Amino acid sequence: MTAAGRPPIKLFVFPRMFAIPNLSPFCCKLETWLRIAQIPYEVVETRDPRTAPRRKLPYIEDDGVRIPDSGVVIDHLSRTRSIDPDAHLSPAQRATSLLVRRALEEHYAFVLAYTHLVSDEGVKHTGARFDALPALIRPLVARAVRKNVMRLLWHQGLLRYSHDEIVAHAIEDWRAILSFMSDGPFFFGDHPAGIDAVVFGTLAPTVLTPIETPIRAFLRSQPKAVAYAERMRDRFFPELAPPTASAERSTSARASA
Ligand SMILES: N[C@@H](CCC(=O)N[C@@H](CS)C(=O)NCC(=O)O)C(=O)O
Repeated sequence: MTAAGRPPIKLFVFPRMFAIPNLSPFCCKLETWLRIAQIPYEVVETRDPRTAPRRKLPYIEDDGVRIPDSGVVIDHLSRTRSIDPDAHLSPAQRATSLLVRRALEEHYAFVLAYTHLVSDEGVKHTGARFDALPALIRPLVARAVRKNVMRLLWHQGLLRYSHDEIVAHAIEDWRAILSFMSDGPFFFGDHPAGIDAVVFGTLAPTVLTPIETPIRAFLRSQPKAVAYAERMRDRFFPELAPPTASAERSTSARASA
């Protein structure tokens, strides 16, 4: 039971990979939002989104009720828990949040699906998602999932562009978004807001994973972007942050004492 007397909500997401909350930008966003809002939850790792209410992850179970879609879940939890991480934002900051969210969720999230789940470099690193399957069917499932993502991206429109065009458009997104981002610690300055969950949700899979793309290279050349991603991870997911040099030094000093 939580302090408010409710059982913790159950958060259904893809299994964690790499040192980030989730490779899925929407799963990463929702878990980050829960930590910003300080709402207790239990993670339920789910490999197959076909069992989800809208056949997509993430979703939550709150008091036995299953609620899909990160945005709908956030609205539901804000309303039922009377929590609004955006309460301190000005009307202009709220409008900026909406536009940044649209760029990241309605455009860049599809680029991430392309770079991480379709391109050879992405598949080289993310193919491990299928390791739990029996060896006999593993390549078949991996091929079918990749084909499904390609079909989705073709119908959505992204795959009608060349690789270079996709990359150029994504870098345009990030240049625009970085021009709105404060120097920290959070997107709008001193206090976290909902937009930090969205930005970290897409930035973490791009810059805090080993998947090499020109978009990652661009973002890693922007000190503001890297510092922001690392700071968000340190602050909200300290268990995932690599040990700092000083912590490593004191551990090895203790070991050799
Ligand atoms: N609008 C949804 C999008 C969720 C979404 O697209 N989830 C993807 C992973 S990033 C998914 O579950 N895809 C599985 C599929 O399409 O089969 C949200 O905000 O939660």
